[in-house]
Amino acid sequence: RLSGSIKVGVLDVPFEKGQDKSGVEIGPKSIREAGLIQKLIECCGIKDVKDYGEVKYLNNCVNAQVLNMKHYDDVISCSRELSDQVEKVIRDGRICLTLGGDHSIGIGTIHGHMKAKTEDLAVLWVDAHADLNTNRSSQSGNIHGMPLAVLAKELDYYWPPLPGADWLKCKLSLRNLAYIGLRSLDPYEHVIMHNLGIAHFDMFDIQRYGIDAVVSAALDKMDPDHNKPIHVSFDIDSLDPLEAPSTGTPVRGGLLLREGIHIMTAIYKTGRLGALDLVEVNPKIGNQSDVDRTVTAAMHIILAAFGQNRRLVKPESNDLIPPN
Ligand code: B3U
Ligand code: MN
Ligand code: MN
Repeated sequence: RLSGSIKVGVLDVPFEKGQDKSGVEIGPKSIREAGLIQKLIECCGIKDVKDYGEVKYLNNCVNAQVLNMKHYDDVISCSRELSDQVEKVIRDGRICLTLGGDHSIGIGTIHGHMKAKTEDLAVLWVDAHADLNTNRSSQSGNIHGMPLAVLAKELDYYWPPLPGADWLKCKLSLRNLAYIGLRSLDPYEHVIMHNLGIAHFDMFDIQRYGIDAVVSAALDKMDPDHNKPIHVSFDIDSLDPLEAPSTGTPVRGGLLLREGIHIMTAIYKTGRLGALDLVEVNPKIGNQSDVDRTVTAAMHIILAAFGQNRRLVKPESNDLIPPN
């Protein structure tokens, strides 16, 4: 199996300040306690999984506020540290698996990936939301709704000066971005999506064309030559709340787990996955059964990305078990 030669690095980011609800900071712990590292080894056949532990940051790289960006200083400080950590994991020759935390951590993971490899990354953003607000368009002031706007080359001009963010040098071209699973956008996000022609596949596309055709089209759009390293940022709220209820901003009518798994299997098969973020699992939302369901869904998504087989396999022997 291909995955035998893959090396993985796991990074926890117990960060919750990109949104308002407590609990998303224990997402990483809940996924690990469900046996993540063991399962990567046993279910995916990966021989080399290195645990990089938790990203810790000091809130000391900024002492300024930015209008309508809640906890700006924490987000920037954490992103800076995370960017360096992700860069290090990838420079160690590993695929970086980052467990969030809320989706503001996408700033640091994508930036670190770009630093380690190239600015010319392909980014697949699997989410119910577009996370494309600027501080002026956001109706919540929550930075987990802004990471792609922070990273986008084409949106530089729409931001005021961002203090303490001079390290944020790499910028993502929106031509290299594709979305799957969208169903809840703010008005201004619709405008950007349309005006900049960002590739997106919403729930209608998935229903109409099927998930297999949608992932192929997304891969074509974000990387027409099929040679860029791929970054997947998977927000668990892309899945339907029946599949993943324990998350801060659930939106009904979402992806089936089966479809999420299929996306990740297709990504695995490209052989170009460089980093995966799994974010917005909030174990303080819902009852125990909701939490278990959400965490197992996250686990399936991760394992599929690292090559867990879903096909029936031929048995080694054709012998039937003899009757008693
Ligand atoms: N677009 C809204 C809601 C939202 C974004 N991301 C999540 N929710 N998870 C906002 O706050 O920017
Ligand atoms: Mn998100
Ligand atoms: Mn979301």
